[in-house]
Amino acid sequence: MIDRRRFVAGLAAGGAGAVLPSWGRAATAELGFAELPAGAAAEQALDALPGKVPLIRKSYRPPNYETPVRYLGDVITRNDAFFVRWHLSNIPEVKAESWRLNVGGEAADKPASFTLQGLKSQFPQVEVVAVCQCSGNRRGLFEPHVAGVIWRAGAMGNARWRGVRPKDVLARAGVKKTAVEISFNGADAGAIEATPDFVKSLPVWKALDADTLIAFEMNGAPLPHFNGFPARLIVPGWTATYWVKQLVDIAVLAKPFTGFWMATAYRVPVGKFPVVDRFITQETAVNTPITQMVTNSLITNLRVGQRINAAQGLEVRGVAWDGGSGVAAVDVTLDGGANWMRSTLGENLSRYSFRTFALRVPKLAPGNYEVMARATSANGTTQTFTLIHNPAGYHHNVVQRIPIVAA
Ligand SMILES: Nc1nc2c(c(=O)[nH]1)N[C@H]1C(S)=C(S)[C@@H](COP(=O)(O)O)O[C@H]1N2
Ligand SMILES: [Mo]
Repeated sequence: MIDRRRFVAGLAAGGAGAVLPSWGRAATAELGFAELPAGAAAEQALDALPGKVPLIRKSYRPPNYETPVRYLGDVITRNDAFFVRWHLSNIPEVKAESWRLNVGGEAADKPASFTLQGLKSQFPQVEVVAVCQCSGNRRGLFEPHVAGVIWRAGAMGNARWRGVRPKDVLARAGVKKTAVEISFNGADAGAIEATPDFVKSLPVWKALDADTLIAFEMNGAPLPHFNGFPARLIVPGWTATYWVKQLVDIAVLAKPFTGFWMATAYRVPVGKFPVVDRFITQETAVNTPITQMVTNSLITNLRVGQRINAAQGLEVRGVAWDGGSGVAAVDVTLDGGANWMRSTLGENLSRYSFRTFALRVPKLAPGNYEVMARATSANGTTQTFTLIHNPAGYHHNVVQRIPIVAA
């Protein structure tokens, strides 16, 4: 793989640039997203939080760190390489012994409180493999730019989560017929009082879905502090904004929740994206809360401008995921979309999981190629070729275009 700075320098010198298609001159992003203006999301500092390998630092306070792409080719993302995203700066060190989960609210019959041990021993434990992806993953690739953390492609990961079902826990507190939403609050708080507390709500049906979990394990280990120790919500198929970490309160609500992180943030314009899962009590005429992830993929083994040995052929590898229907296919082209080939999918760990894909071409004629991969979900939705702009920079699922050279 050629060094990015050298590659860019080569472009300026008319070196490698001479062999790229015209749009390629601007697409200096090594991942091949054409919208990225030259230099907009240049290399950023790698920095290790306690318990983590060096991750790409976006901000230190609150801690926002993304996963380098080299860790994302595996179907399961390592805990110590899993991305970190917090909105608020005061993140307490929660002790397992003193932690309590309080369940109540105006539409619950009787409030209940659980210790970690109580939660683990009183309810059936279940596992789900599911992708945790920030709504704003790839926001840094939006052109024109939008406000928010300028993530590149690593605000996501896939893990095996183990925990208990809110469905079982809430049955203990009793969900009244009047319930419309269930809210979830974390132990974190803003540095100043005026910062709205991080509280998210779910429609009752999604909160009580058998696949929704209160997880205390991630890939067979306790949750890392930065990923929500001792317990977090897992909302398979839905973007990570709902995956409340350091979960301390669950409230059954008789009215739609109006907190900032529901009513104002995490909204997408009506009609722009395919929506399978609706969140009706939060919808307005102009926007809806973000719900499911869109169908997407990431080529993890190639970089823009990479030179490969033509005689040895080419392998295109990566991961694909969607909003929970399951990945049906990933098609790969080497000629900028004129011909598509179906890749081989890896093991299906769950319909909410990353699915690895690989396509091997044994021998290539020397020349220039433009590699793309496009995932299709079992629900028929696929990736876009042109960015669907929206004010908060969510749901980026533009197909990568990676020019490479075979010699
Ligand atoms: N308590 C709490 N939970 C939270 C958040 C937060 O700020 N506070 N951020 C959410 C968002 S927007 C994302 S993308 C995920 C990130 O999960 P991770 O840090 O485990 O990768 O956590 C979610 N849960
Ligand atoms: Mo997020």
